[in-house]
Amino acid sequence: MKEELPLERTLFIVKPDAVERNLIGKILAHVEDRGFRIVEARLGPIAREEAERFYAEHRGKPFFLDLLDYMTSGPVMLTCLEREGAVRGLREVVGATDPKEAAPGTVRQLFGLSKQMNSVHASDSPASASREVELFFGAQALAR
Ligand code: FUP
Repeated sequence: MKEELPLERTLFIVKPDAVERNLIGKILAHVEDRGFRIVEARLGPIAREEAERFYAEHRGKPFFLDLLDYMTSGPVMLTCLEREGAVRGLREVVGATDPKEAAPGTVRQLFGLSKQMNSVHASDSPASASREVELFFGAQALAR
């Protein structure tokens, strides 16, 4: 019998490269088709300060400043997605950071342009998911 996974929420972002190429609909349809429910959404730019807090774990890395420039270069589609086993499940649907290494049929393999312009973000752990959902949507978005 298939094991029941807990209902979870996770942060999913359609990044500037994909918004720019009119891929919001296709990408959200891709995740909805895989059982994810959009429970929060916000389309628009993110402030540099928000991007800095969001990517705080990468501060000091060689790609950090370029990453901030890129994430604030245009609007993004921020969403909170809900599903059983959402955090790990969404990482599988999204694929590896570098689209060249992402498995066939994953969002990054299908739509990503480069390691930086990889079209989407998905929280990497339940702790990250809570932190990231709260950062963009507030603590009430974590409640079920
Ligand atoms: P991921 O969890 O797959 O989004 O990847 P990371 O947390 O390792 O990296 C966060 C973002 O930094 C990536 F989505 C893209 C960017 N990045 C680079 O631009 N260059 C790198 O060498 C590594 C990551």
